[in-house]
Amino acid sequence: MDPIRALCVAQVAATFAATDKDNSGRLDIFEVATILGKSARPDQGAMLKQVMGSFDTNKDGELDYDEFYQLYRTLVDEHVVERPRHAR
Ligand SMILES: [Ca+2]
Ligand SMILES: [Ca+2]
Repeated sequence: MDPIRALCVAQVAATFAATDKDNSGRLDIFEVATILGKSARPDQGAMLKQVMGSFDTNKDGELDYDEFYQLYRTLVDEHVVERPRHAR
C-alpha cells in the first residue's frame, strides 16, 4: 500500500472538514485559497486557478472530497503542506 495514502486519510478528512467553512461538502476557490495561503506567493491567484483547473475533474468549479484528496496528496508530495504529525 502506498504509504502516503495510508498516512493522509485521516488528515485529509480533518483538513477537508476544517477548510469547508460553509459546510457545503465541497471546497470553492476561496476555501482552497486558505490552504494554499500558508505558502502564499505573488502568483498565487494564477496558481490557484491552475490548481482548480487541474483538480476539479468534473468542472463544477469546486473540489469535492475525492478531488481534494488528489490535491492534498500533491501538496504533501511537494511539501506545500506538512505531513501529518502526532498532536502535541
Ligand atoms: Ca464549501
Ligand atoms: Ca469538482
